[in-house]
Amino acid sequence: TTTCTASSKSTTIPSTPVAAAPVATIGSNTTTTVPITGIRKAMVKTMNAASAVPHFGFSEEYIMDKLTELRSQLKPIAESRGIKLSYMPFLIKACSLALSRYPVLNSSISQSQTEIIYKNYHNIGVAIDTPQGLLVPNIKNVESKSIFEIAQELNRLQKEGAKGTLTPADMSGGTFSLSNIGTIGGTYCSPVLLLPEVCIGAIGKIQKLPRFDKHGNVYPCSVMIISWSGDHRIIDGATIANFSNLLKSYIEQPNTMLLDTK
Ligand code: CAO
Repeated sequence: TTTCTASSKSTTIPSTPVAAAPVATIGSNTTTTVPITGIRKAMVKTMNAASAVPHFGFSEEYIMDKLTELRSQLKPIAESRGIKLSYMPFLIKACSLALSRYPVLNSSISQSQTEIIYKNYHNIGVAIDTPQGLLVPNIKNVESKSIFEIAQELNRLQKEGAKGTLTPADMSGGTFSLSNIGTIGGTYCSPVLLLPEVCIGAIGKIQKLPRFDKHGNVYPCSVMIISWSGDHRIIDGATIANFSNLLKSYIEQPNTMLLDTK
């Protein structure tokens, strides 16, 4: 336990839980101070470091109608093999396919800031909301994994995250990240880079919204927005926009992923 100062009074509360702020004294005109420990402490360090990097923001909407249909066909099959199939494995694979064409988004910048280090593997990090706090384990070698294998690995990482048993190997070596904030709520976001990575995407919630079809008629459309942040020292807006266009083609015509998946 830790002694916490509450302006004139002091309260004793356990120091281990990072998330729960004590609320018992609400309305008492005092303050309560708790130590920043564990994952939150690590977050202070990584986010301070990231703030030194100029972030470039870019958002796009992706029409999810066809991917929603495809997932509903494949979900029961994956379930019969014991695996939960969300949208993430499709999005992770689509990102990897698009990264193959725009490898600078899967690179990092050298310490001296004089070289770009291209990584010939796609270790895609996924932000997971765990009882210990926000963690970003990564799925290794997405470039050579099937969508089912990505789902298997994501299921494993989610379970380990919930149990608090993610390993340093799960957490290290990421090259690009996605954060699905839409499972909780929200549309647009402004994600912060996970250094030394140079690109991160925040996925908003899929919403039914009115859009026009090719005949000019309004129809109910499934729309998802991804907000991208890139390291503007080595990535320009055109590169993210081109990457996003290719990603959009894979998401909106998911059968085209078959052509390029190894
Ligand atoms: N919009 C609408 N529905 C969504 C969605 C979205 N963006 N993302 C997922 N869903 C649906 C899933 O398809 C699933 O539906 P079904 O029950 O019909 O299959 C349901 O929501 C639950 O999904 P899930 O959370 O189990 O799985 P996931 O693979 O989509 O997401 C994970 C996994 C780990 C990303 C998520 O659980 C999580 O932790 N999200 C929070 C990340 C976070 O905190 N980011 C902020 C970081 S910055 O501080």
